[in-house]
Amino acid sequence: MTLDASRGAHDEAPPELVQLLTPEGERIEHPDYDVDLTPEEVRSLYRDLVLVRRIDLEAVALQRQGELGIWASLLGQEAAQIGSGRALTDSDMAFPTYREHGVAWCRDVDPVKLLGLFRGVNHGGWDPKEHNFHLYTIVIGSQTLHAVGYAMGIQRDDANAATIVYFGDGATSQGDVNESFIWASVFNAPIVFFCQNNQWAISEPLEKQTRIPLYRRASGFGFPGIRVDGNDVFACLAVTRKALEAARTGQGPTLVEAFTYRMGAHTTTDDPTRYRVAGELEAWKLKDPIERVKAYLFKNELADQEFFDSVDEEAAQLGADLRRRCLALPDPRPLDIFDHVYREPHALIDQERAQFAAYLEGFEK
Ligand SMILES: Cc1ncc(C[n+]2csc(CCOP(=O)(O)OP(=O)(O)O)c2C)c(N)n1
Ligand SMILES: [Mg+2]
Repeated sequence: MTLDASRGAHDEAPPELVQLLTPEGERIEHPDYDVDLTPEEVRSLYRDLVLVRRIDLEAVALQRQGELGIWASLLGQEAAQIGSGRALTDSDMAFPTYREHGVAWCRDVDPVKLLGLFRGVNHGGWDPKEHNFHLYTIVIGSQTLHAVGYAMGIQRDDANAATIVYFGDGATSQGDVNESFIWASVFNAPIVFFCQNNQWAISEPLEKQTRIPLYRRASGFGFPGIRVDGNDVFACLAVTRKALEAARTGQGPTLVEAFTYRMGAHTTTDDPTRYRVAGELEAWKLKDPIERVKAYLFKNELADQEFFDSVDEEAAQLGADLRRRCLALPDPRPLDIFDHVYREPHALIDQERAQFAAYLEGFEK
């Protein structure tokens, strides 16, 4: 192939998208990926989706009312997070960015702890070991290296476990992410790279990150990549389960590209109307991850109105409870910041603590 011909090659083959549930709620088969879910399991996934959307809406409202410093909304990405999060076993380890509130939910992290972080009253709020869910990471892509290191560790421990690391489309342009792909590949690390391609990195559109579909990058590093409908919770569950199982059984890494859309602003400090057209959002609303599960449950008579009402009621209660507990979060004691710098006592930290205590004493009570 000439250089010119190969440059155009990325336009030729339409990218494959694993989908098991259409936006209209029709179940479709896929030769390589499937899930066999009981009606109860489907209802449970629906409940997860609705509740995490409620947590997110409440957090946005709290930020708007000045109760949180900032919030990164997951609106539109619920299926990618619940599908992949529910694919994890207790022994698997997850490394999130700052937007993985749905995965946090699947790892039993109390959502008020997420609020505490964005309220600025804690530095993480949960014990990663207790939940097998690492702390949120703001430095784009850096968690991919931490995750590969962790995966290489459990590989050496011969653990029956896998690691999953979350990152965005924009993060794929970071050196860290590309370095982590190389390490994972050559060491055959038990890891799933879960990229939520939500089409935007703040105001940078996907076409400024890549000229080929992101999942195809994996082949250049020497491991499989797959694109899944990120708004389809069944497909995300099926694809992630298979990729995690491959990792656990010595088959090495997989890149999963969950093709989705950030329906809200990048964070509450952002105004997306400045850089994207309204029609784009309207088109993605038709692919809403929750509506299609609801349509599927309805059509197949797997749930009645009473069920949907009860989930809505539970969501309302969860929202109210979160709000109440967020407002009751105690302010941190300023000197506590020194307690978590090192595991062991440290002379310099002691000195800095004493200096800061003296400074605080200088204020009138
Ligand atoms: C190393 C680094 N560079 C820049 C930033 C500023 N920043 C915060 S979020 C973001 C965009 C990330 O986009 P993407 O990876 O697509 O994730 P998304 O926010 O869409 O979930 C940038 C550039 C940062 N946090 N860290
Ligand atoms: Mg993005």
